[in-house]
Amino acid sequence: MRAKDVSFTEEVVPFDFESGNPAFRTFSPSMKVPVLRHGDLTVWDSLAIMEYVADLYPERGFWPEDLKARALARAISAEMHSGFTGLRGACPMNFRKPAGHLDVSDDVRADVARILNIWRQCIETSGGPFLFGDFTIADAMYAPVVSRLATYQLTSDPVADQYGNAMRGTEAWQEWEAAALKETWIVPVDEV
Ligand SMILES: N[C@@H](CCC(=O)N[C@@H](CS)C(=O)NCC(=O)O)C(=O)O
Repeated sequence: MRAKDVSFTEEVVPFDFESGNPAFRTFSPSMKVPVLRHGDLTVWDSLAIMEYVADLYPERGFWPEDLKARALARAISAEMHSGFTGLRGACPMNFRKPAGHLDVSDDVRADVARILNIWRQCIETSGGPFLFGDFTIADAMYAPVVSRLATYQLTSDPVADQYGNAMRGTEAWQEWEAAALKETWIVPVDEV
């Protein structure tokens, strides 16, 4: 939404990974975040939120304009949403962790290889700098991976540098990272 200049206010509610933060019950039917509130509507789940906002602002290019590109963007977004559990489990997103190489298992390496293939194919086809040319929901879905690859130094593939630099060049990324660096809490299960 920041990348597409859709204004919203953000309310941060800290996790409690030991016993669950009971405050989540007051705003999230699934007890998970993110949650979007728009008037009397509550939408939970990241992909459902992005689809809703894309429907609200059809002129802002949340999805690629071309039908086939849009189908592919949805496919790779869904693949991220429901997959890559090896990488996501072993390498939690952690902007404040100093970068350093992490030895990872074969399933994490396979996830990284698959993601790099997706990025390479999409950027070759679209011409970049983002997966489908301009920034879309698919890039929002893969932004956390850009952070993870850098933190744990999981690849030296040039496509990761190229795509990572495009991502880091956006104001939305810079605001996101700056806000993350200001956070003070530590989540022990996410410190690997
Ligand atoms: N598929 C959901 C996943 C939501 C999810 O797992 N959120 C985690 C944080 S990334 C959460 O709220 N965890 C809180 C808890 O489990 O207590 C989405 O993409 O929105």
